[in-house]
Amino acid sequence: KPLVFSGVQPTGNLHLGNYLGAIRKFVALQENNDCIYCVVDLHALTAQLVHEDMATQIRSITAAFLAAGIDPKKHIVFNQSQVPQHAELAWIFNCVARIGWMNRMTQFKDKAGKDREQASLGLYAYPSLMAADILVYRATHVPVGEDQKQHLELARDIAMKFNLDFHDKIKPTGLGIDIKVGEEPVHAYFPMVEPLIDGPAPRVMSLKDGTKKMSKSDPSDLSRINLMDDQDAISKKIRKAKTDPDALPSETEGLKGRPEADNLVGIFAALADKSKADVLSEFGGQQFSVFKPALIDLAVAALGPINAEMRRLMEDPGHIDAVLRDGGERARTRAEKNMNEVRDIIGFVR
Ligand code: AQP
Repeated sequence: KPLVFSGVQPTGNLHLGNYLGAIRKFVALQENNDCIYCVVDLHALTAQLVHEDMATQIRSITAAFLAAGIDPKKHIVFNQSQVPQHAELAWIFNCVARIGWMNRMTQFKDKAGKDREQASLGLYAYPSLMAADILVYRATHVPVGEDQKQHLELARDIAMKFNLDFHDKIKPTGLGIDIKVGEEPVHAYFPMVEPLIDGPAPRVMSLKDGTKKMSKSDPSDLSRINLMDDQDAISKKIRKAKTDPDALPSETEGLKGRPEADNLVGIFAALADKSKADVLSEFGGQQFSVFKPALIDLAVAALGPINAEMRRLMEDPGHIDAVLRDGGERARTRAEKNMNEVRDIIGFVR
């Protein structure tokens, strides 16, 4: 079975972008894959060191995973800090990755802001830890939003450099797997991870500005739909969402140059499990005054049950902690087995 890994940071209220770009895909992938889903709490320290409500945030992301339909018995759900092997492999990857590679990361540039000298070293090394999160399990498939594409390309570069640099040490151990680099067969320890970024809403945009990503850190709450929003809030935010004065086009070509319309149609399509073309064949020629109420009904129907279940789960933090502990134990066993192999490949004495 393919091995799927992905993570979400415990850094604030989850929104529709996190849901459509990540969590909903996590749920769908359970059927045919072995899945490991992680609340990446070590990552949460990169932009802000002290979090008054760290434990609550970790439980809240876990509750969202469970409420959305992730089965923690069949798969693994845990928080990153319970498996120190992530940080250990990240250190090795810090020594594999080149500074020139890290300097190209656009998320660092965005999140560090103008005063880059004051950004943490952790924020700079974020993609190296992310590569370790995935590769410590030798996972092959990573469902993420489009904003993470560059980090996954870096994870592939790190894996490839490790494989090539340690090629002579990997081969005699018999631990490697045969992969292809272009047409070349390579005996590799780490697989080339495949990002899973498909679907009609790979990058959900702000409801206030169709050129900006929907994000937890946007100061305007009207820019995003939170998973914890009730029916009234969802309805108000969609009614107030920015649009243009034209009717919806009948074909996807007509969405070009209309980022807000494109975004709302993409959200509708993702929630309804349809393509944008299907949505436009239904609503083409209609005004937003017709489309928005239909979108509100769809969003409320999709998010309402998740919202209610999250609230129910959050009333029993002991249960959530037990889920994380159990997942952490199973994750640690798998990570430690692979780390022992990595230690042997490098030549550390143990
Ligand atoms: N707008 C989005 N559209 C689609 N996918 C998205 N993701 C985030 N925003 C969107 C995906 O959600 C997963 C978890 O993200 P994260 O925990 O790494 O948080 P983030 O990307 O830092 O989330 P935000 O909301 O964008 O936070 P800030 O405001 O800090 O930048 C990832 O798979 C991500 O791709």
